[in-house]
Formats: sequence, structure tokens, C-alpha cells
Amino acid sequence: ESVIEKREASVRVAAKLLGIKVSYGIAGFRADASILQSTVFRIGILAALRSLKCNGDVIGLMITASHNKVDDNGVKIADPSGGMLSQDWEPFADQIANAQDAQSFLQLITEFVKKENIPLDGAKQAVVLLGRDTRPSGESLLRLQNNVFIALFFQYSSYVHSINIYLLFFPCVILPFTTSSSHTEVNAHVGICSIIGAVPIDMGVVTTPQLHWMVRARNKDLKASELDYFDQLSTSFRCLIDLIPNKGGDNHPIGKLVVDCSNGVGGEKLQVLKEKLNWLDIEIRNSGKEGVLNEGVGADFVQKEKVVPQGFGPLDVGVRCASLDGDADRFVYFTVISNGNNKINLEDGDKILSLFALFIKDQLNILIDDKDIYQPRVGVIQTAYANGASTKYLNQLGLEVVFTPTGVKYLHEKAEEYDIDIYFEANGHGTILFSEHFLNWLEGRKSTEKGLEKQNAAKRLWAVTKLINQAVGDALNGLLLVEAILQHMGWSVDKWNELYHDLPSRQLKVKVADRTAVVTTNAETTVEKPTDLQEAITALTVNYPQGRCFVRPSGTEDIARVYAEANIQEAADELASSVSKVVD
Ligand code: NG1
Ligand code: ZN
Repeated sequence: ESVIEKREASVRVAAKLLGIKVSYGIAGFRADASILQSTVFRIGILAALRSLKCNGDVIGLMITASHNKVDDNGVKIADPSGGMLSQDWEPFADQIANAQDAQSFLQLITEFVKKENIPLDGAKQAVVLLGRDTRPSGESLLRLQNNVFIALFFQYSSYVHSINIYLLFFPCVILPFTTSSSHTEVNAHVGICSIIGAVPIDMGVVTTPQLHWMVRARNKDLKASELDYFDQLSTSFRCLIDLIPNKGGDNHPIGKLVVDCSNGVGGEKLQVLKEKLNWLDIEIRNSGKEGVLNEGVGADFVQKEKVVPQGFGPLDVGVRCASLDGDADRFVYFTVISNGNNKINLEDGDKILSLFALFIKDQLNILIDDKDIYQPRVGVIQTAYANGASTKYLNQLGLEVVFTPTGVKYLHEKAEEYDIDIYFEANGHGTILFSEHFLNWLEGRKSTEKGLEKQNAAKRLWAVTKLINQAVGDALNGLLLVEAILQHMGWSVDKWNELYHDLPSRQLKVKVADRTAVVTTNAETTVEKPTDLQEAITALTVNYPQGRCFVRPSGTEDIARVYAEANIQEAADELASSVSKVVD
């Protein structure tokens, strides 16, 4: 038996035991880091091809598993816009990640190159920005460790262009996944370099949204370094603070903001930001120096468990706290309910969305009259998990609320349909997008507007467009926008929390034989298949005042999720549990 055969056999066994088939889900590929080496290599190739397909625009490749445990890792692609990989490439990502041998792998690539008309004539150069979070496995998954580079050249002809495509080709690629033995041989860097002329640029340890921001900025020929990112955030935040009317009154939220950084990348980045923002008192906790990434800490933990994260000790009522997730693309706020107690009041993504929506609406109301010809369309985008009370509140503000399936890529896609789009998942992932048309209009208004009040409103909105990440949800600038708005309003967190009262809700996971058997429609609020399941859910839901309930297959775990809402907690619990029994 050759070494390769041995390795292949062991990997087959491992893959079988683990029952693994990786798929490019709503969070990219995610799995235990030890089996991802070959996947990142292959996705490196995909990233380079994607760049060529997009005329040599910069593509991003991020190594992260967000809020998942530290041993996991994952890989995600950022498209030239800074958004997620175009959905029509996802099946290709799945296929190449799961190809069982070298031949079928090469064949898939050749066919795809032909089908997509990807120019391999050398006229354009592929450029891929690489980033990773603080996971220990990140570095070896990402880049070439100076030593092992035993490349074999494969040459095969592309019948599309009648030219040769050269792929630097590694023994390991024939394995569906490599086990621990050969970690330094394949990684994302090597995958990218397999496409002749492709240039990987290593951005090192960054937050996921920073990498997306950099990709977007580079493709727009804007300043795109990490320093530029921090400069833009601090300048626009400063601008919002300077524009606060009657500043200096004692009604502004005083006191520090305490931030749980999930022991992840957010810690070191927030530290940089903090040094630039000496007029905002930030105290950083769980920066990663001591605790374990995402263990009993972070936005996901705080939002799901509704308790103070580890590393906080006893807190006083009223202390403003926030929590980021492991790669700093989402965040929530919280305060403790009573001194020294572990229970919290949570300001989740829905509350953040509501605060942002209120502020934007207020500024637009100052700026625009009924007489104005141009009335920007504001869209608010939520998922079925948004608390019903938040949707009701947003409707009362006179805003148009639309729903999409779970997963930020769906929200982001929908968001691109309005002049101003505010989207958030309840778990704290979201942002505000502004259309080109709106930005052009606003730029004019900010300088030509006569009245001071209107001019200030235009300037505030302009600062928001600079502050908030236009590529993806971003905890660091989201946090700054919340801080700026609270100061602007002169609100405490509790005042913000009072915007509306959440309806009691319950989320349950149900192990099912085959989660794909559950097919939903209407933004996942209605079950289409199995046919009788929806009838059963409806029949149970009508028994509860303000009852709402839906079931959907998870996109990230092998389970079905049940969500129920009702006027009191006991009712929400009961509804969720009785529906779970029907699903089971
Ligand atoms: P799934 O597993 O499909 O429910 C979860 C979250 C999403 C999103 C993704 C990506 C819930 C109910 N679902 O998706 O909101 O964040 O993970 O990480 O929180
Ligand atoms: Zn994340």
C-alpha cells in the first residue's frame, strides 16, 4: 500500500464514521477543523476562478466558524461587492468540495470553467484577499508554511479556449478530506496559487466583516486597508456625536460600555478602535487572552441563554453591556435585571433594528417634506424569528416590513431593493444599506440644504452611510451606531428597551430522521411538506392568544427548529413543545 492509499483509506473511514458530506450552507462550509484542509484548498481554487469570472475583481476568502466551538472552523467566500458568494456558484462549491478523486475533481472544474466561460487566457489576474479569525487552526488552513511544497504539475487542455490550464496539483487533493498527517501540504493559499498567475493577499487576523469591507472597498477603488477601516469608523462616529443637538445636557447616557468579545478577534480590534475613540468609555472583557473562544461567552450564548456571559462577575443594574460573537459580525446589548443577578434584559437584533429604523425615520422626517419629488423608500427586512412585537412596532412607525428565509444572504439580497434598507436577524446580524441613487441625492442635500436643521439631518444620515458596513453586518460599527443614537436621544439602555415589549417565545430543536423532508414556503412561516404538518401546527396555534408558531429545517445543524410565540411564557413553551411532538 502506498502512503496515499493508506491515507485515503483512513480518511474514508473517518468520513464514514463522522457521516460527513460538507455542503456550502448559509454560513459557508463548516466542520471540525481537522477535516477541512482539503476543503479550503478546493475553495481557494474556486475563489481564484470566481475572481477571473468577475474580470479580475478582488474576491475574499475568510476562514472562520463564527460562534461555533473553537475546534471547528470554516470557509466563506466574499463576492466583489463584499456580499456573500453568488448563490448560483454554491452548487459548484458543493460539488468540488465533495469530489471523491482527482479525476472527477478536475472534470468538475473543466466543465464549470467551460459552462461559465471563465477566461483562463491570462488576460486577467485573479486576486484573493485572505482573512482568518483567532482560531488556532486558522493559520495552517490559510497559508503556506514555508516548508512543504511538493507540487506536481498537471496539465490538461481546456477545450473552451484551446489553451492549457495548469493546476499545481497536490497528492492530497484526491482525498475527500485529509486527516492530521499532512496539514501543511494543502491550504487556501496553495489552492489559489493553483491557478496560474492568481495572487493571494494575506490580511492576517481580521473580523469577517472587515474582510468583506476590504473586498468591497478595493473593488470600488476606495481606501481599503485595516487602518482606513478604523479611520472611517472613528471619523463618522465622531461626526454623529458632534451633530447631537444640545450636547452637554445631563440626559445623555453616561458611564461606560462593557463589551464581551467572546474571546475572539473582536477583542483586539475593539482595542484598536477604543484607542481612537477617547470620548467613548469602553471596557473590554473576554478579549481572548484567558478564556476559550465562544465558551460560555459571546452574542450567540447571551442571546440564546439570556444570562450574563462568563468573565463578567457581579454587575450593577443599569451598566450598559454588549456582546460580540466569535468573528464579530453580530452583536447584542444587555443589562442585568437586579444587582449581582445573572439574569438579563436583552436588546437583540430586533431591538437594534428598531432603534436604527427610528433614528433613520426621524432624520428623514426632518429632511423631507410631502412636497419633495423624491421620497426615498425605506424597507425593513426581518425573518420569521423576529419577535412579533418588533414587527408590530415597525409597522406602527409606518415602515414597510418584509420577510425572507433565515440566513443573512437572503436578507441582504432583499435589502438591495430599496433606497434605504435595514435588515437584522434576531440573533444580532444585520446592517443598513443605501442605494447609489440615495447616496447621490443625499450628497447634494448635505451641502445645498438651507436650513441648519435639515442640513444637520442630511449630515447625520451621511455619517451613518459611512459608519455602517455596506457589505455585511458588522458588530464593531453596529455598536458605534447604537452608542451614537443612544447619546443623540439621551437614552439609557432601559429607555431603549421600552420601545416595545417582546412577546414571550420559545425555540426548540427536534431531531428528525431527515430534515430535508420538511419543506417550507412564505419565508419559512408555512410548512408545505409533509402536507398534514401545517394543519396540525395551525390547529395547535389557534388555542393560544397572540399565538404564532413555525417549523423549519436548520441550515446549519442536522435538526428541525420549532419557534413559538404567545402572550405568556407558559403558553409559548406549551405550544413549542406540543408542535415538537407532532414534528418528531
Ligand atoms: P439555522 O441553523 O439555519 O437556523 C442559524 C441561525 C441563523 C443564522 C445561521 C448562520 C437561528 C434560529 N438561526 O441558522 O439566524 O445566523 O445560523 O450562522 O438563530
Ligand atoms: Zn459570526
